[in-house]
Amino acid sequence: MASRIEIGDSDLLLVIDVQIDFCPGGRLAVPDGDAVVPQINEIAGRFKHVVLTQDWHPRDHRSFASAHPGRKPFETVTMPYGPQVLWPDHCVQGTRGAEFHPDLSIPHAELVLRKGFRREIDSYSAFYENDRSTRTGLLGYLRERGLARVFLAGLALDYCVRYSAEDAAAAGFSTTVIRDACRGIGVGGSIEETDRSFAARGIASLEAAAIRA
Ligand code: VGL
Ligand code: ZN
Repeated sequence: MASRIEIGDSDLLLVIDVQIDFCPGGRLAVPDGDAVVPQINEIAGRFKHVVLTQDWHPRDHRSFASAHPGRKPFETVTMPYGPQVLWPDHCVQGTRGAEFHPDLSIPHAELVLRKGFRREIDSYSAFYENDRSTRTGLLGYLRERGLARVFLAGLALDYCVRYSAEDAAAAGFSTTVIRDACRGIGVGGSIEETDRSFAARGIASLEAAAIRA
């Protein structure tokens, strides 16, 4: 039998970008993305503290291929802060695609953190934008709330989950990715790279069954 993990008062579940545009039929659909919804609903019930992130772009966001004439989605360009993958338009503020998946049900979530709202900078991580210096404020929130361990689930494994987990670990939080409650996009070798990075940084992976009741 898989070993169980006890979830306590200083543990946080960070649910990354479970939004309509990242699910099948959405504008930046992650393969099988909606499969995480029932998983996450179930594990969220085990956590006292849950934070949701919401990708939240202005319609002319610089991460959109449509803002770069002659470029196509999934190409990489150089932004002032470094390389940036260009995406199809997605999660535009106030549109249906930016809403959470309608079946996501975590009424006790304590905070919804929006990110990617600055036109010039993309933000994969829930902690730092892609210039790696602009802070979202989430580190301060976790510290003020006395949270010590961060568990992550959601979309997409190889972008927003990956960068959020790396930043949580770098900030000194014990960090665990609930692997079967995530799905990846897969651009080049991005999923394999994510697994290598987690291993190198001591970011643990766990199956959802280990934290179910
Ligand atoms: C994401 C690409 C662009 C994500 C967000 O949630 O992983 N990926 N915006
Ligand atoms: Zn985005």
